[in-house]
Amino acid sequence: MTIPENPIYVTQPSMPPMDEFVEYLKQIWDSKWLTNNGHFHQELEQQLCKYLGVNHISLFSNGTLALITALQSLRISGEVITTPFSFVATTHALHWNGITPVFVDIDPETFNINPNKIEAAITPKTTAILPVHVYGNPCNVEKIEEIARRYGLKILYDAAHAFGVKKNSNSILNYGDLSVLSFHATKVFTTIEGGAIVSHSAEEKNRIDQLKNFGFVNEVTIAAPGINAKMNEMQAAYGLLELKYVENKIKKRKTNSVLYKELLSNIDGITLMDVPQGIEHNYSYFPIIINESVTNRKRDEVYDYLKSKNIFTRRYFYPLISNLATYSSLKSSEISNLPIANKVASSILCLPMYPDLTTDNIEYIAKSIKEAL
Ligand code: T4K
Repeated sequence: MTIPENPIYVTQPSMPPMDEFVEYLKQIWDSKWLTNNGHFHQELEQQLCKYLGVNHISLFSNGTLALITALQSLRISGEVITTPFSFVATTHALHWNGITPVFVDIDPETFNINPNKIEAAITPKTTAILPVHVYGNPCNVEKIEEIARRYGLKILYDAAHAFGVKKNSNSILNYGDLSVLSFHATKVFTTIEGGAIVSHSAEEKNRIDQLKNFGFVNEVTIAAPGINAKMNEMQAAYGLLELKYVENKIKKRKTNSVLYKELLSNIDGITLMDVPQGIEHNYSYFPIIINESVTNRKRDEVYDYLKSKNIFTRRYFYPLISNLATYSSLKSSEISNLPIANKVASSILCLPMYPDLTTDNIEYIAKSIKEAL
């Protein structure tokens, strides 16, 4: 197989028809309404509630600002228990709020925070738990809720990867006090840059909407020191267009995932992740674990080999957040506290996964992986 001319990235947005976006742009031009809770913004909030099966949603300019604002909205301070195995934005959001992250190790099967390790990390300063549904695989929400209730802690889910994911037909976004989504260009559903907070009451949504708009209640009343994290009309219009096609795109992702599984299962040295029972998945990522002791190949050797074949995988999530200079001096960052997370971070590889990936692409990637091993 010859090396493809164009790079195969870990992900690539599957663009909606341009003429349909131009139609929306014309409407924006005519209305002269560009941002601040405009028509498209309101429409997207309504349609997303319906599609996702949630009651309240507040749109944001990106997922990181949504996380920062969600922590403000829940009035969280002190220490927050979280996972080191995530994108840096999860912990950075705590840092930007002056909150100390307390890292807990991950489950070896799901790579999500291990609920059995949470209690031991609780101190009198703990106010909340910030778990992540990594790769869209739901956390053990029941166990986390039980612990939070017993200790009077809030739960904020980083659901950046979990757009459309359901557990027993119920949106995973309905668990916890708040859930945060990312609509970045690399995500299953995108508004180019964007994000959202899912809340459970009109009062909470109202507070979040004030906080993302400088804290304004009305022209003369500013309720809190808010921020500017509003989604603009172009982003919202793009989102409405995306929503028309997202179901079909998730189906294509599923087809790609099935083909990868066919081609890569039963290979010594590679472990694939299973979709847990009762889960409606979004197939946002296709992670594999390279078992160095079996293959005699380091994960980074495979990563480099694939790069030489014009295949750009990603080591989500390496380096581990707890090993970054900003956080490495924390007691909970000690490697002995996080053995599974450190192991997974050094052996994980996320393969290209997006709707427009072709059968040829996937066969080429699978063959190249076998060569690398
Ligand atoms: N929490 C979690 C758990 C998250 O994963 C994220 C974001 C957040 C919070 C924060 O949400 P946001 O504030 O981002 O809304 C990417 C994304 O930038 C980031 O949004 C995402 N997680 C993270 C997992 O992945 P990079 O550094 O890998 O992105 P980048 O630009 O290298 O893109 C990856 C590949 O995608 C490129 O090699 C090519 C392709 N690509 C990318 C873009 C931007 C395209 O084909 N077209 C594009 O427009 O972080």
